[in-house]
Amino acid sequence: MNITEINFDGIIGPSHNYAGLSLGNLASAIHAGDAAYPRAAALQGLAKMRHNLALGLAQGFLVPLPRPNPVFLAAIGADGSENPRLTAAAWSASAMWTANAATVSPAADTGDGRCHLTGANLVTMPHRSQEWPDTVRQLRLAFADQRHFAVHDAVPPCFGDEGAANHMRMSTSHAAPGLEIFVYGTSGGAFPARQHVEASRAVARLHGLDPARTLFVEQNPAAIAAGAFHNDVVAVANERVLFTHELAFADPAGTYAAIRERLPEAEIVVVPTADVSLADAIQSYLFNAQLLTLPGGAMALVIPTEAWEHGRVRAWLDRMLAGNGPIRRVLPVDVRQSMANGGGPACLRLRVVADPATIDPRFLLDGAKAARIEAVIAEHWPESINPGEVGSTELAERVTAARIALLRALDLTELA
Ligand code: SUG
Repeated sequence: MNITEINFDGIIGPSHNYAGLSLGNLASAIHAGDAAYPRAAALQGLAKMRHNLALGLAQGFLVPLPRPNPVFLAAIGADGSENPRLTAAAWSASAMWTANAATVSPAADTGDGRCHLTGANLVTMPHRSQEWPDTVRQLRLAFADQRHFAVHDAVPPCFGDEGAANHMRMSTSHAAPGLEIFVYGTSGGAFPARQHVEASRAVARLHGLDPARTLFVEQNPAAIAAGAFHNDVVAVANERVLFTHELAFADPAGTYAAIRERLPEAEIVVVPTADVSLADAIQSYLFNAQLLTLPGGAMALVIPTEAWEHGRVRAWLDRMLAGNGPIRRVLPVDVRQSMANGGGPACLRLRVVADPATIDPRFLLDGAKAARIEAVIAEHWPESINPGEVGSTELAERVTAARIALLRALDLTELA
């Protein structure tokens, strides 16, 4: 077995638009009503995937879900009299943020030695709550080999679950048994706490995780209040390294101690508030980065250009690179169209540690397939979408046909 980390990025769908649907996600609120550029957005996403491929890393993808979603529109009895926010919900391309597609526990961590994936119900936001049935359908296709994978339906909707965005895994190497850290929020603040502890505990049980190697950690309510609607906006982990803002967790010292007790090799890189405030972190999306192990063994941080261009963040990164820490390279990528809806490099990918040979090859990327996808995007994705166009019959036909063209190009028409 060639156990490796594979990043599955969401291909940004042709209906990408800015409808301001996510309370507590500051970028989504700020950009509500802006014109969106779906073609540029999707090409930015592909460029990021190519960037990872060029680093010598395994790369996969998930395809956009049907939008406007006929199932959602039927379920709300849509007849044109519904609230325009519900129309926008049915059109949302939010499945691009595959960090919210599922929670993944690699085979080395689970009771039955298979890699487990549980679809995230995303119930806190109406526009995201419709994603999971189609997402799970797609995961069951990509990870169909039941000798190696188990794909679970989402946990009951009484417990909000946002998937891998609130889950971190630390280990001495990707293939080794890991410490799984579930980060949950508590409600009561101005913004919703989207991840409920009971959802995290249910996922851990479904995956058969060893309680001795599982932690449930509370997110700092101040981080949620400042706009960190997911933990991956203030912390990211890879192998033995945790890269975190000082104010990410309700009890930082207790959290670090619990991690070190279970993984003595852990290296915790804490960015202090004095250098980078919570507001700076959320505005720049410094932590919504891909912390990657390069083929040579060194770690690289793939950050959004917004973080690289942010004065205080850049100063901190320059100091970090000049020091002797575990993160040796910082690589900025341009995903501005996604960023304007609160989705940075880490939101756009779902990490799966597995042998690529056990996965349906139709979901794995190489240069030739990237070129094929780019050609479909260039031909079929709308150049721009203004908020007023959301709901139009003509545009609905266009974005539906665009998605079908992609599925044909990828030989994935069973997802139509
Ligand atoms: O759920 N934005 C997404 C961004 C998700 C980011 N994911 C991670 N942090 N892993 C969300 O808030 C905006 C859609 C709109 O406003 O139209 C949106 O859904």
